[in-house]
This record gives sequence, structure tokens and C-alpha cells, in this order.
Amino acid sequence: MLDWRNYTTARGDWTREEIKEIYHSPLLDLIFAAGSLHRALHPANEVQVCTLLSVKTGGCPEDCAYCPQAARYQTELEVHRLMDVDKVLEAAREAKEAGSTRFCMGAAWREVRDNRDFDRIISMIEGVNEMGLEVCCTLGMITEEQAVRMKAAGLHAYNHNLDSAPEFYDKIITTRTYQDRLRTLENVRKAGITVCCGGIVGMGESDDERIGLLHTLSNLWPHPESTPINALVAVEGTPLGDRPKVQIWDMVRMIATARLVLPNTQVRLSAGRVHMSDEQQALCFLAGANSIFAGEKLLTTPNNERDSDAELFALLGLVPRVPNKKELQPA
Ligand code: SAM
Ligand code: DTB
Ligand code: SF4
Repeated sequence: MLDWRNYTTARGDWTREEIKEIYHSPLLDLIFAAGSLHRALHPANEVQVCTLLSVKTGGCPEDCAYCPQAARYQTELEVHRLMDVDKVLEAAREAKEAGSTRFCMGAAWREVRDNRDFDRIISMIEGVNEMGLEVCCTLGMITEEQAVRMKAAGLHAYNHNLDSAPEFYDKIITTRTYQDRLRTLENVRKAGITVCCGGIVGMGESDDERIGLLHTLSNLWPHPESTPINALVAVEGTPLGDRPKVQIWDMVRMIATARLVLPNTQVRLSAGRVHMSDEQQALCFLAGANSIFAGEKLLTTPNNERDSDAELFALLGLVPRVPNKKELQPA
């Protein structure tokens, strides 16, 4: 039987077989072990609350099969060029007042270019950082130089997901490779920015491919400081628009296994939370999730209401985590 005490030390040398064994444990053993490990290493009732803002929406040249922002798919999406800095700072202020401690700005870009738009992103990072929020960006591929520039502006985290296992990845995205993604993650790491990297459940991948994603994540060293586990939001018009909803048990199994192989990481119950009941979310927290996206929108799709999240936190006795500005110094 799983014993959580065997997992307290972070390791970067997991084999797929080892992770497979954990993943396929009886579900209640898995939840119990992950929950116990979580309680031993993290403040049990603390949940990081992050807010997302899409600062540049739609018109993206990539072909990510899940994404409503890819220009090639016909989705009901309002395209928007890069927002003005003032508007972004206003949204960040509102997010802070509503209790978020991390503010994550997303752009529908393949990669960052060294142009005026990037200068504007830099101003956004500076402004949000000055408010005392942890600033995160997700802008596509970046070079080491761009990462260094964002770090100097006060960027705390960079989100770049691996999305799935290497062998499933090219069924979902053909316009950039797994290796490209790993390179960006390396650039983020070299600049001393914390790494936020996770994936999506429910795209048609097998259990082995879910395990494959966790295997790649757990072999990144140091481990990502945060790992979003997204349930696919099936958006009409995308190639994955008619995928069935992910079962709660799949999310719980994924979160619990992530918790055990990434013991110190913030595991984020990400997209798809809007379709979960309070009881289902509680199960995810019990299985070791300790971070969420809050605010009525994710990037382009609806998210849980602030009020119902506040009620849930009160009900379960959860408290928002304070910003952690000291997570990592440059290597
Ligand atoms: N364009 C940048 C990129 O791809 O890196 C940043 C934004 S992109 C929307 C960030 C991540 O959101 C994706 O890597 C994917 O994991 C997640 N995502 C996008 N659409 C999603 C959907 N429909 N359901 C679940 N997760 C999604
Ligand atoms: C992540 O892993 N999930 C967030 C964030 N990182 C950028 C995005 C979820 C997007 C869901 C679909 C949408 O709202 O467009
Ligand atoms: Fe573009 Fe990012 Fe969407 Fe892929 S996930 S289509 S790169 S916005």
C-alpha cells in the first residue's frame, strides 16, 4: 500500500513504471496518501488564488486542437489586440481587492517578439509587481534574453505547459514541438523565474499518456514551482469541441499522483472547475490541490463566480495563500 512518508523528498529521477504504479493505486489509498503528504509539507488549509487576464485575445497562428484562440478554428470569440497598460493594471487592482495574490497575463502568441508589444508587456509586469502581487505571464515561446528582461521587470513566474505526454503531443499540436516547449522552460529557469508547467486532461489521451505527462514534469529539475492540471474546456469549433466532459475521478487521480511525485509544487485545480460541484472540488483539495484560478473568466471561457468561491472557502475553512516573492533567486 502507498505510504506517503516515502514521497516527502522531491526526486527528479522517477521512472514511468513507478508513476504508473502510484496512478493505478486504489483511489482511496491514493487520495489518502496524497492528502497526508500535502498536509505534512504544506499548510493544509491554504490555497493559492490566482487571477487570469487575456491581454491579447485570439488570432493565434498555432494549431493547438483544444484552443478557442487559434485563428484557424471558427469559434465564437472576440478577438482583441494587446490591451493598454492602464486597463491591465485596473484589472490587477480589482483582482487584488478580490483576494488574489497571483496575477497571470496571457497572450495568444506563438512566441514573444522583441517589439513595442513586448515593451508594453514589460510595463504591465512592472506595474503589477509594484502592487505586491506575484506576476505571471504566459506568452508562448521565449528566449533566454527575453526571460532575463522580464525577470528584471519583476516577473515571478512564467507559465508554459507541456500539455500532454511526448507521444501524444503531436496529435494535438503540429506547429511547435515538445522540444520547443522544453527549451522555453529551460530559458525561464536560467533567468531565475519560477516555472509554472502542467497540462490538460480529457483530450483523448490514455492513462499511460497522462502518466507520461507526469513523468516529464517530475523529471524537470528543479521541479516546476506550480503545475496546473486543466480539465479540457471543450469549445465548439475547435477539433476537440465534442470531447466528453472529464470524469471527476480522472481529475482526482491526476491531482493526487501529481502531488506525490511533485511534493513541493503548488498543484493547481485549473480549467474545468466551473463544472465541478463543491463536493468534487473538496475532493480535489483533499487529494492535494492547493491552488486555483479565481475570477469570472479564465482566459476566454467562464470560471466560477467569486461569491461562490468565497462561500466554498468559508465552508471548507480554506484561506488564500499570501504572495511568495522569495520562492527562487537566479541560479
Ligand atoms: N499562447 C500561449 C501558449 O500557448 O503558451 C499562452 C496561452 S495558452 C491559452 C496557455 C495554456 O492554456 C495552454 O498551454 C493550455 O494548456 C491551456 N488551455 C488552452 N485552452 C484550453 C482549453 N480549452 N481547455 C483547457 N486548457 C486550455
Ligand atoms: C493554464 O494551465 N490554464 C490557464 C492558464 N494556464 C493560462 C488557461 C486555461 C484556458 C482555458 C480556456 C480559455 O479560457 O480560453
Ligand atoms: Fe495559440 Fe496558445 Fe492557443 Fe496554442 S494555446 S493556439 S499557442 S493561444
